[in-house]
Amino acid sequence: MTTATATFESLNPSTGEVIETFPRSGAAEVDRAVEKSRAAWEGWRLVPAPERGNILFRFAQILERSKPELSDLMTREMGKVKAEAGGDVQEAIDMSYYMGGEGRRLFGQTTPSELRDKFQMSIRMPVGVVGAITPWNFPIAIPAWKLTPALVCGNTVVLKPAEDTPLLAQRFVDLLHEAGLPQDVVQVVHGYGEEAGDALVRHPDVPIITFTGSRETGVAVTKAAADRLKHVHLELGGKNAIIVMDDADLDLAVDGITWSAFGTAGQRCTAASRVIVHRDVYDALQQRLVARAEQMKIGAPWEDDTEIGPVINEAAVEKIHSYTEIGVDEGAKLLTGGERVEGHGFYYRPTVFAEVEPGMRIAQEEIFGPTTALIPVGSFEEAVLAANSVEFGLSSSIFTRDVNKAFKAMRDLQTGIMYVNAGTTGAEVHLPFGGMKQTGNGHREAGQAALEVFTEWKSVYVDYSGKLQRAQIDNQ
Ligand code: UN1
Repeated sequence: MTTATATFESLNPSTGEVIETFPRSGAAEVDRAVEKSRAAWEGWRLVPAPERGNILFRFAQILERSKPELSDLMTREMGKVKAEAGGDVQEAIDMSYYMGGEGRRLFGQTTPSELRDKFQMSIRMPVGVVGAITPWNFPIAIPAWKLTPALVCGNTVVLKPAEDTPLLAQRFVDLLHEAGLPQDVVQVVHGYGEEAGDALVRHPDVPIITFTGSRETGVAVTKAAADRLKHVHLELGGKNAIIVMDDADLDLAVDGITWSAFGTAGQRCTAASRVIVHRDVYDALQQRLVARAEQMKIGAPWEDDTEIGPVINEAAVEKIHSYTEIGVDEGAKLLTGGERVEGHGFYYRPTVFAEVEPGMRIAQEEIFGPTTALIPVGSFEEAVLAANSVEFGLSSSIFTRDVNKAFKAMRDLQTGIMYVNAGTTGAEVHLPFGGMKQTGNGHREAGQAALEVFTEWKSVYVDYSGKLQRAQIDNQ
């Protein structure tokens, strides 16, 4: 049992130094947060949606103003490089504007009735207190993906951010308050999944859980939420493949692979951790990719010319390295990387394996680091088969100049997101984001799809005939 006097530390992954100490919340703090959030909901759900949207517009403006400060903090607390940190904040800005606009839409439907003098419509209703559990890899963007739609729809939120990026989460919520969000509508509980996260997932007054993280935790969340029949929105792992066909623009493909495999040091759930390559271009692609990987500048993420920053913590370095050993043991050929960078901080070299077979563990399991696996194939059909041979289904891509192959890939790749002639990363906020198969449970976030997660439908029938009209009977 923990109390608020217990603490944990947020570290700078480049240096290993402590940035700040945070209270480690347990069940008691979660109870208090939910109680406040539940009380606040009674007021918040009645605030006109356009007014709730206006707060999000102001929030977007404040985020724009704070972009340099937040990006700099992100390079220090999470370790992504400057340009990518700016992109993370920009994604939150875009989402806040988008969801702010929803305040004046939140469309339902009106339909004709089968009876005379009767009106009917469907309206979106908020669900209540949302338990939002967010990861460290998009420490500003993902809280925005979850909180802005939840709030504009009239829900309140208890946020449990990842224990690796509590300071950014705190700044995010402080800025929401600066934008005019009423006190108590959003509560933060800091700390660990097994403590604060678990208490939140099980709390009887939290009817929806939205979670981004590992498949394993997603399954545990689903089971814990089942007793109360909670709505569960999950955004889990990926094992995303880029297919490079023999007619591809190879320089473009190498650009796309480099960006998607090594950007954010591979710590995106959309990262390209497999590259499925037609044998006719396999040697050429391999040489160019290795040359690029070896040229990448590794360094402090706040410095302008750094291309690869650290991974999040020591455990991540160890996990990534254990997959290097697994790959070597499985008989894959290590072309470059495969080791941590000596010195302080949690750095790992961009790593490329060749001669990988689709069934190997390095081609099946999510590594969440700068490691990618080249899988040679002889045809388009074989490429699609290999791409689909994993349990996850988040993102995929194909590099080809053949329009027929591009359209077949759009149809046949079993992923929720698909790119043609671009890498596997780069989702925009106004399209649904999420995956098929073991990447989730059928929900999507972002865009209009997010509204489905954070509202329930209410169908309303208004009879103005002044008499009893029986549906399915009196219209005969
Ligand atoms: C994630 O890795 O959890 O498409 C989100 C992308 C980003 C979002 C990634 N816009 O890669």
